[in-house]
Amino acid sequence: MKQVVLSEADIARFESDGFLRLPAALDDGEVSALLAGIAKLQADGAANDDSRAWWREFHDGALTPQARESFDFRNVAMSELVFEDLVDAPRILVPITQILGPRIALLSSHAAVRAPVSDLTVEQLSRTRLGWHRDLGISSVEMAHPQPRLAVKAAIWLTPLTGSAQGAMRVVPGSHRLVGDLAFDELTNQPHGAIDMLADAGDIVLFEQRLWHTATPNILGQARVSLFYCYGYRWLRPQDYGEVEPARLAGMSPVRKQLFGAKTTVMGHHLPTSEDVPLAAGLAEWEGERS
Ligand SMILES: O=C(O)CCC(=O)C(=O)O
Repeated sequence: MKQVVLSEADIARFESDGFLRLPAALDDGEVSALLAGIAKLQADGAANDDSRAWWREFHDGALTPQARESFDFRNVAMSELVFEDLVDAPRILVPITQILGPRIALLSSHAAVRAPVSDLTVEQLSRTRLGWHRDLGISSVEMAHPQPRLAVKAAIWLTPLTGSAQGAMRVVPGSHRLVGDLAFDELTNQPHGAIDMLADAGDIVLFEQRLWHTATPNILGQARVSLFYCYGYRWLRPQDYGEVEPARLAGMSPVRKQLFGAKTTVMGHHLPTSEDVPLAAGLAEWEGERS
């Protein structure tokens, strides 16, 4: 069985870099099933990402070349079973729970297809100011520094990223610990220390919400296909879904119910009982396996 419990060295690496690659976390069959699920959403014309309206407002009406060519589908976990099943897949949930603890919920789930753009050269791309951000919307603008870790996202790569200009996520390792703003190199318009996160299909990269990162335009090769599942403390609000219908929750396992925000008392998001967080028992077991 695939190793899913993070070692102390893995956790130390995550603490230091703000991200951690889990190579070959999904097998070929799982990758194909997820690709087919996303292709179906695309064929149905299902793009529904409201955050584009926000980006437009924020950037004076402009959309980056990448955003123009991208397909984004929010709350994918509630759309088809193949995506719902990923919410509590051990190779994502065990590491996330080790990092954040058991009192968490799913905050968002997102399918993103970045088709190649034709109106940008590699040379132009190397000097373009991209959409650098920390995650969780306006939280990083509003919170005082130093900011706390609130959430961890799993980037699930379904197509390979073997080099630059293929739409890899660009990150600044260690920038989750940065106090204040990112420093940009004036010549290249890139932040100092930025790297492209390359990956094979089936890799998962965990990164925390404070890590400065950006999408980069895909100029070369095939469309880049990925999923992003974000988990955070259960006292935060989900980003792309509201209350889940009781009838839908009723059919879920206790852990899945927890992740979709179920609670047994009115105060259960802020003051959870043990019934509200069955993940706590799971974490004790996984930690036992590690020692
Ligand atoms: O699609 C990408 O490469 C970046 C996605 C991203 O920035 C995010 O999920 O916060």
